[in-house]
Amino acid sequence: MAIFSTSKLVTIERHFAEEEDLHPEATGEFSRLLRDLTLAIRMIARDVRRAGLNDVLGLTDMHNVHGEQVKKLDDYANDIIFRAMDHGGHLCVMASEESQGLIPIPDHYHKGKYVLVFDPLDGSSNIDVNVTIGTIFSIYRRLEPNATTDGTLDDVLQPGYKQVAAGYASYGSSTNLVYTSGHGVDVFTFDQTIGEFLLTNEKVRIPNKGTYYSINEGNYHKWDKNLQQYVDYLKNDYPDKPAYSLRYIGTAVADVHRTLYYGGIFMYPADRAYPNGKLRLMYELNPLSMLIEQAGGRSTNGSDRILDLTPTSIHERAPVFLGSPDDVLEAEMFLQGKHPTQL
Ligand code: AHM
Ligand code: MG
Repeated sequence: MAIFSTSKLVTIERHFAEEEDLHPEATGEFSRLLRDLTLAIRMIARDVRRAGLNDVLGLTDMHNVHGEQVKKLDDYANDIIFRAMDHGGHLCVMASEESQGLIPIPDHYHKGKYVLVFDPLDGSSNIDVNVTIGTIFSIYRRLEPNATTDGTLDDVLQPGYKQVAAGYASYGSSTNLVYTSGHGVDVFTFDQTIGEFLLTNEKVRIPNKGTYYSINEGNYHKWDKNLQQYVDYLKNDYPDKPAYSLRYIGTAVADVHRTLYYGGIFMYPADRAYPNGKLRLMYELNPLSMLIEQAGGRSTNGSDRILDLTPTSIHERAPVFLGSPDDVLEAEMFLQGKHPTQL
């Protein structure tokens, strides 16, 4: 598939403005929120590109040549998003994978009607070795739209189907921003020479079935038998199904990004070490699931739709099976012991 599949020359801000035009009642607040968030992503992308040069790789409690305290890149990304988003007047509260509790909007700033939930730098184990990492975000409306007080835990603990928008930035061979507000999935690529994200792939559709599976297979002996049987099935040739190839980067953003384009299945299941899986429902699974569904894919915990799960704590985890609809449905049959090869 050609990645550059649109002929329109559209910046991401223009795209946000066009989407806003679809809502005559819109005040512009949402577009301004997205503009601020895009600024944070551009700054994180810049620092990821320079990571080997400016001492942000894995170091803490040190000072760089300018006398500034050196932070690990994930802490740094967390700070950048906070500083870009705390004062715009659009948000009433934030939550981040890197912060233990809720992140309040400082007292002296206006509290808006949206909630931002984010993983500032996904794929921590890949930061120091120059492998793709990402930023993931979700936006919700606060429960009481006209309130001007601080957002609450209930404002944050909303099921994923209530997301107003979701997206991720993937810092790879180029920087992609993949975004949905419930009208399909659009992909933007950062052009460093003009400092803009340009629309490069409109309304992406995931293939119904793929040929790749993606899972940390080092955990095989910690899985339950049905999952082992599914992965064994994927690896074997059958008359109507050639063996799948394994791809696993260890950055959810990157593994999901490949799955979005090429199809197949990405899994982080429950295992003996992580009885609820490793990935976080609010910071990773809800936004990635919204994107996958908006592209025509499927995302479940093995039986229930991820977007229907109601979180009970902000750092809650859940198992995930997401990707091409036919592949995920087949995985679910195996997990429930109902696939013909198991009978
Ligand atoms: P992080 O948010 O601390 O980076 O952890 C989440 C990452 C995901 O990006 C990735 O899918 C997973 O951890 C990989 O875990 P593992 O090393 O167990 O395979
Ligand atoms: Mg993460």
